[in-house]
Amino acid sequence: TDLNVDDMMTPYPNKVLKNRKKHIVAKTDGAASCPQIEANTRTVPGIISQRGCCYAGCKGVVVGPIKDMITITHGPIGCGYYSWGTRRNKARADDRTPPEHIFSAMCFSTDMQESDIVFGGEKKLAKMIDEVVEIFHPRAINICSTCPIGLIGDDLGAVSKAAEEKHGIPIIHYNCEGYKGVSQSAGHHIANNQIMEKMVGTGTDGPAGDRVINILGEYNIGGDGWEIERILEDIGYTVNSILTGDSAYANIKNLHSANLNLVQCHRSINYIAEMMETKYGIPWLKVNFIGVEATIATLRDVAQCFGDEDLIAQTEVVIERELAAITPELERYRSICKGKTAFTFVGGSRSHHYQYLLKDLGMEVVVAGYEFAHRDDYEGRDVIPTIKSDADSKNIPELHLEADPDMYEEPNLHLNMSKEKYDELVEAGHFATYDGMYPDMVDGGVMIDDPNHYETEELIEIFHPDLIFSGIRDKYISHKMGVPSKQLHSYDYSGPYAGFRGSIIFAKDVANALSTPAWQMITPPWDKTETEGGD
Ligand code: CFM
Ligand code: HCA
Repeated sequence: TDLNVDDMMTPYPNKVLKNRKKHIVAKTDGAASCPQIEANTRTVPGIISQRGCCYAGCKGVVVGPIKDMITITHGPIGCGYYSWGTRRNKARADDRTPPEHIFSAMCFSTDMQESDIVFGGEKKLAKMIDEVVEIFHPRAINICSTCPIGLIGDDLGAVSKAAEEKHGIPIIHYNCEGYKGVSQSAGHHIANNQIMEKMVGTGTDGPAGDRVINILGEYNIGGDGWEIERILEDIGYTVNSILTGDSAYANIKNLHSANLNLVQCHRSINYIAEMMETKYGIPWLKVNFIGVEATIATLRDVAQCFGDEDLIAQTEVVIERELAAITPELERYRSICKGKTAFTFVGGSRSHHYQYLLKDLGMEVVVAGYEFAHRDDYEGRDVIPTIKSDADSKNIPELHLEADPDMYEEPNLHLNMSKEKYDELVEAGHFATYDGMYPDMVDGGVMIDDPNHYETEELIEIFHPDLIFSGIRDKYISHKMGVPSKQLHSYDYSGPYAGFRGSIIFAKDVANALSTPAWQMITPPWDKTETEGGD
């Protein structure tokens, strides 16, 4: 299908048309280089975007899952309630974190009322910190700000500092007011900054060994992180911490004792990967554990980073064993899914990552949308130096870190590798690179930034996909049009979908969605006659 963007957008006023056209790129004739796309800029007011807020990105996504910290939402109860456990990042007690220190499934909020807004909420917050310390004895506390707190000007820094002195535990605050920045993405950055400044590097009891890795940007939705950890530990790696799925403050403070950082979700966590490279010299590698072929390629890449023959051999042993275990079942589902088309409409990285798993099933992604990604997630990291900052992006502080005089080590030394070998791998594009989604788009495929309700409907009418991967906000659009959907944020409470075992669960869920007879009983609008038409 060839997309004519102007035709699709005829109802828009000129100004909106001009704006929205810049957020859509169609890949035609297999063009190798990606045209510039506009991203990480303000949504047109009133357009029914699927985006969330800065608080959602900071609290809901990045810091909320840290299981042994109490995360207090300073604000009206709705903000805390909406971000309460709804993303089902799984967490469990372990050697370092006993059951009485698991707080991530609880919801803590100052429940600001009208009078608190008028007279200020600092006292209420200080009192709440006293209470949670007395009742729960957490190791550390996060305080996340919401819109009204920024507007009335409560000084979270002062309250945290005083409480830290009083209670003798770290109390970390995040000025992640919902309105700060244009989307969840601003909140990721704010969370990354504070984790880096206040947590990483403060621990002294990290794991020893020369195959220690962190998995950054993996939130353990549906247990994805556990499947990834299972495979990596089977090969012989020690997983220091996953950030932040099933993670603990007790581990995050030792994040610097790793030899290598793996970056799963580039959008939400690339800041920490970069800062750790600058401060400690720890190299990072972009990975993807979504998809069978992608997982295999990732495992081989990681083994290459250490360049150790035994590790490379053990990687192949594990790959062969895992493949043997899943292939027959995967083939069965593949025969149902083959040839079908899909949209991937998620917040950031997943719209790209899931294309690999769908390809394993013989499916094609014809339209891919990111709610809040940046140009580099579409076009690749090479464009980063050319991205112009604006008033919104300048509103988010950038940390300018330097090499730590005591803890910095050259990247090749972290990997026990000669400088020559390391440089060779860098030359081959191994470390600190990400090419974005564009190279993996099919010919004729469309990338869309910050898609809205109207455009989603139009794209469904034009492409008639067999399945839409979406979230709770946009899934009903497709249902009403007779197109099944699968939630890629929450996995509709299924999962894990990552790694080898996850691929089978995903394939089964997708095959089920595609073969449910209910969808054939709905007449989509494009098949209706004029008279039937109506709404
Ligand atoms: Fe990264 Fe995520 Fe995603 Fe994301 Fe999100 Fe999420 Fe997502 Mo929902 S961190 S960008 S801010 S992979 S919460 S676990 S599913 S939109 S595509
Ligand atoms: C968020 C969180 C979210 C929302 C999911 C959805 C998630 O953006 O605030 O829209 O279905 O994954 O829980 O992305």
